[in-house]
Amino acid sequence: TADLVTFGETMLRLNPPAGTRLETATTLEFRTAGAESNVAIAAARLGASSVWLSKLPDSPLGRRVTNEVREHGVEPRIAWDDDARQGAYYIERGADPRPTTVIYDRADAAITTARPAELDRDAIRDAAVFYTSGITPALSPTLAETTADLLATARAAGTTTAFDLNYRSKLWSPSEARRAYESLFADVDVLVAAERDVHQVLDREGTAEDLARGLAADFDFETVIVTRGDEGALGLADGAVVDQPAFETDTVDAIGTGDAFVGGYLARRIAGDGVDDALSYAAATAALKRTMEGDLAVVTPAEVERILERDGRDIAR
Ligand code: KDG
Repeated sequence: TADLVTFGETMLRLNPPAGTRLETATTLEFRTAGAESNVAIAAARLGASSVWLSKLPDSPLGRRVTNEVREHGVEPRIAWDDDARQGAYYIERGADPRPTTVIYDRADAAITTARPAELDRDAIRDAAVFYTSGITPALSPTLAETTADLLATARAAGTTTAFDLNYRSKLWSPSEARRAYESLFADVDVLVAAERDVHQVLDREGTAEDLARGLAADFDFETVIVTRGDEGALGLADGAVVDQPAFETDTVDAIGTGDAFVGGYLARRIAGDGVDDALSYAAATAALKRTMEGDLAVVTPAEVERILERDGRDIAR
């Protein structure tokens, strides 16, 4: 049995070298990325035994994805499909004042037809935590149903469910996303939400604390974590608020920061830390992620702890 089970799509990630435009690129770096495998990888590297569930084409491209996920210590459990597509995305990294551009090539990817019976629901039932994100239900109506089923399966088995809104404007409108999210919330224990998404997608106003308290009151979440970019994060659990500042970094690549944060947080909660210690660990993991290329937090516990020690945190482990 795994501590953490995650479910979602992982794509090929194709990007020209920094500073080169997609229009004129002659070489592309070839990596893999997906919010839910990013979380599983961060958590596995930080000590949580992790399984990632997905559906992929039975092809060299699908195996390229599982190879990379496995390399970081996550066990992929995959529904293989002979003729399905492998999703991909192109990314042209920005530099002030030019924004980063993402182009998805993921329509009809293998995962869009994934049904609960093809996936290892026993792994979810046996896990301490099940995690998925708001990207997954956006990918197809079937996947929206599957996401709901898996969250309910976890809940019924006593597995803690964690869900990051991860709003992606290229996948759906704020009102579609809001309706889908709210239909899932009854089966979510731990909600992670970017402050901007709570304002723009859930259409709520106020400070981070107001947002967390309002969501906890309306949907009965056990924990709400509002992430605020450079401003850090705010956690609300059992009525108590924890304010976690962000660590300063030299940012090489910001994509995947939120997933690194969640992976670090879940790894330490699973290991028995309280919400406050897990949030500082999460913030240090997120800061490390930003110093490296690619979506993945290629980190070790010793590196995260060094950052916390430098910050004057006592590490009693
Ligand atoms: O959180 C990072 C993700 O956005 C990235 O890995 C790609 O999963 C992805 C998506 O759907 O945008």
